[in-house]
Amino acid sequence: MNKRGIINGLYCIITEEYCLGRNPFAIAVKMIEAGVKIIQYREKDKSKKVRYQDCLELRKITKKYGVTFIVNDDLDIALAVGADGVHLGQDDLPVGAARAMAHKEFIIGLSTHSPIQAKQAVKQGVDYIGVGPIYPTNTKKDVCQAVGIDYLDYVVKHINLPFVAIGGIKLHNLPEVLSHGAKSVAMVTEIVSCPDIQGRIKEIVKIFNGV
Ligand code: 3NM
Repeated sequence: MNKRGIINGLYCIITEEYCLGRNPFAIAVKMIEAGVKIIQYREKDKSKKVRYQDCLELRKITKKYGVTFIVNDDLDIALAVGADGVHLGQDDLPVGAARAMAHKEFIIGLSTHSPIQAKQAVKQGVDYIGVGPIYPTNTKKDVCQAVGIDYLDYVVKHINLPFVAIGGIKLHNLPEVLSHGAKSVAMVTEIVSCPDIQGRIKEIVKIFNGV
């Protein structure tokens, strides 16, 4: 798989707390059936043991359907379950240290919230960056204030890396994000907190396709 090609389209992030009491594995299957090609597991409050078990199951599901599977924060869990990659935050293990432990095809993503962080990410050799939060969001508890479309514009113009726009992205503001040059968009609550996950994904895909 070409690593640079993986960050494209809808990037779904699963956090059980926002799944309206539904089983996260069943949600992953629904996403995949609706055509999603990349799924991230993101749990901040579960124990490491549970995160590992969840990731084992999600790896099984994603592998069966050929879907890219990324683990948030935990490089060790990502490697232990054979995930395709890890998504790191600014305060996680440095990218170089993560890279030293991973195999060649392993994808490393990094959250960035400013032009300085984006430039550093290029130097660090990440495979893609997160760009956000574009709009206000309560989903990420320790995140800075929304950086707005201006930071997205900066990345489109100056940063030669695949990126995924994130943070407060909803059906109604997705056209704005796409019109500013985002090719990949990550969403948590807009999808996992929707009663009709597949219907919601279909609506999102229509917007991506300009329908
Ligand atoms: N990372 P929602 S914002 C996980 O800016 C995450 O790096 C962000 O959740 C960043 O789609 C965010 O529900 C939360 O707003 C995204």
